[in-house]
Amino acid sequence: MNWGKTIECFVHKGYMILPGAISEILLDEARKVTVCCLYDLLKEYNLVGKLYTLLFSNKIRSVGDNSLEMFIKCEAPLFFEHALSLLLDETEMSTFDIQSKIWKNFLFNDIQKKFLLTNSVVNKIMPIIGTDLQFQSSGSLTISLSKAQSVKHNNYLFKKYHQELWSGNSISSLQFWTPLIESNHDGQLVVIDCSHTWGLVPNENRKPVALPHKYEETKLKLSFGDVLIFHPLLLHKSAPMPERNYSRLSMPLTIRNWRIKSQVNFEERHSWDTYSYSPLTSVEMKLGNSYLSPFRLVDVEMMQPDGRVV
Ligand SMILES: O=C(O)CCC(=O)C(=O)O
Ligand SMILES: [Fe+2]
Repeated sequence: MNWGKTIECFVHKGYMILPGAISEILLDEARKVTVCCLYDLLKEYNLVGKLYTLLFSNKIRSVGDNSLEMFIKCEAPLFFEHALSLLLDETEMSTFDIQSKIWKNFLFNDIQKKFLLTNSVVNKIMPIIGTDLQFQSSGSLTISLSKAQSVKHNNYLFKKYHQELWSGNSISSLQFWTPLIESNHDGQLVVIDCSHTWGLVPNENRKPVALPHKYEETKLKLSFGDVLIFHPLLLHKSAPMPERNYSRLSMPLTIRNWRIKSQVNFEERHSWDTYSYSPLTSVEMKLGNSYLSPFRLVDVEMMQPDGRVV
């Protein structure tokens, strides 16, 4: 079967990169939701004034300068770095709590769904796992802290080498990853090419204890809008943050086909949001129930040959 180069790469190396899959408009929307969410948090803790001073120290302040609009216009990585530092330094919030607020705002605005329903993502995912698709709605965004923040705070979402299978995902799931906010592409992910063919690598204390002597590491440098799709057995880790980088925000998503029941692992502990229906499921939805009575059809007598009810 000829799948094309991209999917061949997924089969061979365990991952594929979809260049420019996400539009600038959608990325901007995700960033705007992030800024609004952080602004609301800072407001709750009376920290907006301090943020203004950090961002615009040289500027004379006038009425209305603390408005959300002003912060939306800021450079996203700079805003993110200062907003994070204030929330981590001056409140009880952890990086996990902060991403959790942003993740929930993303769900409310359908950001995860919009990313997944982008044509170039759909076109590459569906040949691999089909069309009855869900993403794990109890997932999380990742924040990799800058050097300045990580000396002071727990860099909880910075991850050592792992396989998604250890997080409870089944072998038939797929992992999606894309950068949202970062100052450059140097602190993204490192993957081990072809490690998805090694099977389950033994772990202790949240890190692998038996890696082969020789393996090929690839340091990914995705541009904004590029998407990484990888196999749940691929070994990957957060790349160390270079000295000059600001903190990074990225969006990992776990995708599964809920019709594939053979390898559920711990997936049922999570919640899932359906974002695509196969043609077979679409017919089932018309029927509405497993007794196959035409429950949803208003009046079979009134049905036209093309299926419409008049
Ligand atoms: O963003 C990161 O640093 C880690 C992401 C990750 O482990 C994943 O997408 O599965
Ligand atoms: Fe991961």
